Amino acid sequence: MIQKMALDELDSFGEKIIEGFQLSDDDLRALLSLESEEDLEKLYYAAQKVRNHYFGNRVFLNCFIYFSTHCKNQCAFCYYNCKNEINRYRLTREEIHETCKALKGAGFHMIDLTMGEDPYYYEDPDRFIELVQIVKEELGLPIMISPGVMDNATLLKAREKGANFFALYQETYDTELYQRLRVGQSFEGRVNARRFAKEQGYCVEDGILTGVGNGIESTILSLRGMKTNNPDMVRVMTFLPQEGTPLSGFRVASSLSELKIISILRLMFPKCLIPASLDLEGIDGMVDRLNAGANIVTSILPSDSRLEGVANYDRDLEERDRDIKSVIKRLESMGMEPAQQDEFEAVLRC
Ligand code: SAM
Ligand code: MD0
Ligand code: SF4
Repeated sequence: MIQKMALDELDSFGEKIIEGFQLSDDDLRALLSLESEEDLEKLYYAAQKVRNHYFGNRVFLNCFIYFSTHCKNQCAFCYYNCKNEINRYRLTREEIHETCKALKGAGFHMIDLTMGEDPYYYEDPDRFIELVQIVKEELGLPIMISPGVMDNATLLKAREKGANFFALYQETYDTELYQRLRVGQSFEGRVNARRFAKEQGYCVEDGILTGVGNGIESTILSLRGMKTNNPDMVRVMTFLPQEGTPLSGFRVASSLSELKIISILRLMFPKCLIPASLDLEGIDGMVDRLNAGANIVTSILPSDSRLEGVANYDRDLEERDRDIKSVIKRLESMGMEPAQQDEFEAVLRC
């Protein structure tokens, strides 16, 4: 019965959301249960309508710099967890300078500085602050930091040196699932780090995984959980199994659940940045994610770079197709275009 009601309303959901309508848990349940192609198209259409209302055909472009793949943690889903015997790298200061030079004028709206919880930086966080400073001085662009759960003093210093966005994904708000994913890590510690960052004037990004054992109720918990943090950017990523990790044999999910959740995020967080990550299915996947209501392309790598992504759908592919030029070309073929930098600055000020 409930499901039927929500479906009848699906055609007008876009307008209703723009007028301020808020989804109930029953609406979420109904939307997460949608299966038929026709209904899903309606959902994507509603999400596009909301996205276009606030952002037009403009898309933001986020450059991904994974500057250290060393990590002291053992997340069950992550290739870079400390138990995995893999090759790792840590860029030198000089390599960071070179990367910045290559990025000048490339057209990015923001630079994402990501690392594993690398002991080298956690022992002496001023080393991390120095990197933020270098990138700010070289490029003058907004900076996102994704350093893991860093201490408050360091977050504050990074903010002073020009970091604008703090990305830290809870992965799930289902605490039992959390313990299986972020093995041995404090749930509250992650929530608190994001809260502190927000209080200090950062924009914050939260995110969840799907295809990782989350059912509908668990997903609703996570969607509601993200809402309590008042985030500026919200993401969902399909879990991609990684060789050498505890979840390497976990069934590979299709991206359908991710696309559905992207649309639902757009209906729940109409004005937020919502990523279309290249890390999961590349540029073809980007198109589907934008059509589901996303508005910022993430995991675009510096051209000719040997840097890694996080889930790396292309780890075994010979050619990588993750550069900004290919992204812009494809956006244009969809009738979308990169936003102006001042449009991004306006988002940061909201
Ligand atoms: N080490 C920092 C941390 O964990 O917060 C920064 C890296 S964080 C941006 C890496 C994110 O990528 C995780 O929070 C998770 O959401 C996502 N991720 C990692 N491994 C993944 C996988 N195998 N499939 C999909 N997403 C993954
Ligand atoms: C992405 N690989 O956007 C990146 C990463 C970290 N802030 C982002 C998960 O897909
Ligand atoms: Fe380390 Fe981050 Fe991977 Fe967890 S998700 S193992 S903290 S790099």
